[in-house]
Amino acid sequence: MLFSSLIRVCTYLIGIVSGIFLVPEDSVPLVLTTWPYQNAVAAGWKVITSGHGSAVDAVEATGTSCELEQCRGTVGFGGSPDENGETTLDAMIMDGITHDVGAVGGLRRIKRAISVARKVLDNTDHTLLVGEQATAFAVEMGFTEESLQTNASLQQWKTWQSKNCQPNFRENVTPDARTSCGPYRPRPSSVTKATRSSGMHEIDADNHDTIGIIVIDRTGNVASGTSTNGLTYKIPGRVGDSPIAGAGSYADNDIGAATCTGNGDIMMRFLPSYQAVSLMGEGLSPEAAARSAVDTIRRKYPTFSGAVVAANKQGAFGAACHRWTNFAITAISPSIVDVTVFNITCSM
Ligand code: SD4
Repeated sequence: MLFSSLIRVCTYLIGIVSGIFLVPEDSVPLVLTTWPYQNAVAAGWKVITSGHGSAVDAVEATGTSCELEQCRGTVGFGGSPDENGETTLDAMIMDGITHDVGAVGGLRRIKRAISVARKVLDNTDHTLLVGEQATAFAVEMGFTEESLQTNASLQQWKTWQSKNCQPNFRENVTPDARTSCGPYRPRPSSVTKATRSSGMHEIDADNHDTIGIIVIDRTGNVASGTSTNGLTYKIPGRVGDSPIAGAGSYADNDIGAATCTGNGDIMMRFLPSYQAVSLMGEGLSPEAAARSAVDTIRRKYPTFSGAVVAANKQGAFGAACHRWTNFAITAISPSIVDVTVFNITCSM
């Protein structure tokens, strides 16, 4: 028993050094997330190993755990205030069996965004509900409406205001968004953008850490999901990549799943989760598929920051990231034994 565990640990070490996570045996079921979210992974694992839970159930439980823990202030209520000081939430779940997706974007005043996404999945024919009307739907489904602002997020927003609303996501406006708060109007002499400028907004430690989730359950079914409060100081109404199928995450029972974190305004233009799954379908390893999806974005936006995490249906997984010094993923499967955080070295 001890010996076989030792072999498994060694296999992992070899895998980590080479940048490829090899999981030769007992690699399903699997719970895998972006970032070091051990409690969330443990919550999902409990659901699939308790005997009753499906991959979709485990994705919801993993996301809910992070939402209620307010993982790093970037998931759930009380984080990433927008220009008006409000926290709004994006979340999705994708079922790899049916390709059905439930998602919410810019959800207001409801804490459990991924559970609302689950209701969109289970109780509607739609894929994505947004904003105030997503809130109305959630209330109809029995969720409690409450403010998502906390003393901490209020303070964070006030400090931002006192610094002339820096940084922000405005361009070509008057007054100059680099020195002033709004309200803004389009600059009269605005010219069509000739260059790609979005890479200027660094996604720093206060501004990232969306939970992206991949689960393979005991029967081999695959599901994926995300939950986030988006980018800090976003323009009200902004929806990121996280609730967009193929961008925030993607799951296909025949192949595997992928999920993303990073600058969603850029990443969603490339559907990196879909790309990674599609590349695994062509035979690439999860790590190579994730790397290729990241490189596709990097070629157009060399300064973007983000990561793609992928797992194939056998439970082998890997990740690739760009321009972060601290990216990590967290996983558990029978061969990993315990919830484990793996540090990933990013391209720069
Ligand atoms: C967004 N992709 O809303 C999210 C933020 C994130 O790591 O993942 N940051 O753009």
